[in-house]
Amino acid sequence: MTTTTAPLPTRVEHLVVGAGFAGLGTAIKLDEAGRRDFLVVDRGHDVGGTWRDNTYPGAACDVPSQLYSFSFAPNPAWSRSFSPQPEIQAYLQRVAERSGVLDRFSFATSVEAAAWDEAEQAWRVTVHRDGADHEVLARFLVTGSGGLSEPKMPDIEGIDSFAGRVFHSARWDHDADLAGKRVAVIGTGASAIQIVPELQKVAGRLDVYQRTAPWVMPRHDRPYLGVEKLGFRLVPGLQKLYRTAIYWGRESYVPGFTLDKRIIAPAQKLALKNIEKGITDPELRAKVTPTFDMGCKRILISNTYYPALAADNCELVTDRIARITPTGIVTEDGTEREVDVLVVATGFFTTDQPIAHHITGREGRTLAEVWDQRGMAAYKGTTIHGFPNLFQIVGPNVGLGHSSMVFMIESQIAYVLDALQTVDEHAYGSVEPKQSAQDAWNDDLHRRMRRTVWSTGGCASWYLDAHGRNTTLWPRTTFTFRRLLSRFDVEAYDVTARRSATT
Ligand code: N01
Repeated sequence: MTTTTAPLPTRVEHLVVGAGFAGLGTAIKLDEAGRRDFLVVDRGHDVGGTWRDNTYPGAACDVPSQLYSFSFAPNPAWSRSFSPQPEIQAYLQRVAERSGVLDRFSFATSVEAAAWDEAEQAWRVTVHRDGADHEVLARFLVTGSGGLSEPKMPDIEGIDSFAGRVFHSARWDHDADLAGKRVAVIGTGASAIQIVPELQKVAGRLDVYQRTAPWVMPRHDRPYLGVEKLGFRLVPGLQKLYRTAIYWGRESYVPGFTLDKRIIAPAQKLALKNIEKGITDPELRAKVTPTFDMGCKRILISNTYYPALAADNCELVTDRIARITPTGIVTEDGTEREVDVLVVATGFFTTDQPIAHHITGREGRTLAEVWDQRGMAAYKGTTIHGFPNLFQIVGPNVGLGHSSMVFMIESQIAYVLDALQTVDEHAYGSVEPKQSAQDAWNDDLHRRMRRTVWSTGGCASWYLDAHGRNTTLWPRTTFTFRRLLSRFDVEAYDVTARRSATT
C-alpha cells in the first residue's frame, strides 16, 4: 500500500489526473526533467489505476509481461509470460516508491471541475478531498484517467430490484460468498472470460449470459524458467531483447491483419480449433462460434474459458435477457433462472469519457459538449483545439487491440515533456492545436479506419461511438505513433505569449 496524501497547493505548475501507468509515468518524467512542481490527484487510495481497480478472480494481463512495464523501469521479477493483476499492481507500487515522487500524490481526491482561465493562462481546477472542495490553479493539466476506468452497468429492466449481491467486474465484492452459490455472469468480453473459469471452480451453478460470441485464441502462457529469471536479473539486455522481439513480432502482422481478410482467415481457424479442443458438445460449439470477423472486437485469449463453459455446473445462455427480478434473470423465451450472486462484466464508458464532462475549455464549452457534436477527437491523441495547455494521455484514438499501451503512453509523455520545454523556451503562455491541424490528423485517421476490420468486420464494439466512428483505436503501428510524436511540432499550434510569471 503506497498511500500518501500530499498537501493541496493553491497553485501548481502541472496538475496530473490519475495515478495509473499514465499519471505515474508522467510524474516520474516531470520529476526527471526537473519540473518538480506538480500534483497528481487520484480518486482511489493507491497507484495502479485499472490494475488497482480490477481485482476480480483471474484478472491478468493479456499482453506479454515483457511489454507491460515502463521502458525505464524493466521488471525482472515477472513470474510468467502473462502477468497476473497482483504482480502488475505490485510492480507499479514498487516503481512509485522507488521514484521518489509520491510526496506529490493526493489520493482519495476527485476532480470535480476544470475550467480554462484565460486571464491567468491556467486551469482553475476544483478537486474534492476530505469532504471539501479545494481550488488549484494549474498552468498545465495532464489527464491520465484512462479510457477503461468508469464501469458501465447494463440498462436492464429490474436490475435495481435484484435482492442478492450484484456488482461490476471492475468493482469486485470480495465479501461475496460464492462457494456453492448460484452465480450469473452477464457479458463475455475480456473480463468475463477471465472470471468465468474461476467462478466455475467454486460456484454451485454458473450461468453465463452471452449476447455476442467472442473470438478466443489459445493463451501461450507459462511460468518463466529459473534460468530466464536469473538472466533478466543479471543481464538487463536480455529483457530488452525479449521485449524487442515480441514488439516486432506483433507490429509486423498487425496493420495487415486489420485490413486483409486473407490474413484473418488462418487466425480464425486457430480460434475455431480452440473451440473444438475445449468443447465436445456440437450445440455448445455452435453457440460460441463467432459470427463476425476476428479483430472487429478485441481478440481474447484463454485456454480455460471453453472447458469452463463445458463443465456440468455451467450453462451458456444465449437467449436475450428480458428483465431481472429480485430472485433471478428472465430471458425473452420466458425462462427464469434463479441466482444468488450477479456479476456484471459489461464493460466501461469508453467513447463518452466521464472526465470530459468536467473540463471546460476556452469557449466555455465542456469537452463532452464539443465531442458530442463532432465525435471524440484530438490532435495526435493528446491535445485538443479549444483546450489550451491540456494534455490527454490515452486520449482519442490512442488505444490498441494488439500491443502494450505502455509504449503508447510513453510516446505521449515524451511529447508532453517536449511541449513543456518548448513553452518554456519561448515564454509561451499557452499552446493549443490549430483546428486545421487537428482536422487533418483526424481525417487521415478515419480514412484509414474505414478499411479496417473494426469498421468492416460486422460487429458492434466499444471501439465505436454512437455515430459508428472508431474514436478509440490507433490504426497504424505503435512505431509510427512514436515517430509522429517524437517532436513537439509547435507549427501545428496556436500560441500566446506569457502574460505573467506568477503562476
Ligand atoms: O468489457 P467489454 P470487458 N446485456 O465491453 C456484454 C480491457 N481488458 O470489461 O459483445 C448483455 O469488452 C457485451 O456484449 P456484446 C480490454 O481492452 C483487458 O470485458 O456487446 N450483455 C460483452 O460481451 C477489453 O476490451 C484485459 O454483445 C451485455 C461484455 O458485456 C476492455 O477492457 C482484461 C450488455 C462487455 O465486454 C473491456 O473488457 C480485461 C447487456 N445490456 C479487460 N451490455 C487484459 O487482459 C454489455 N454486454 C489487459
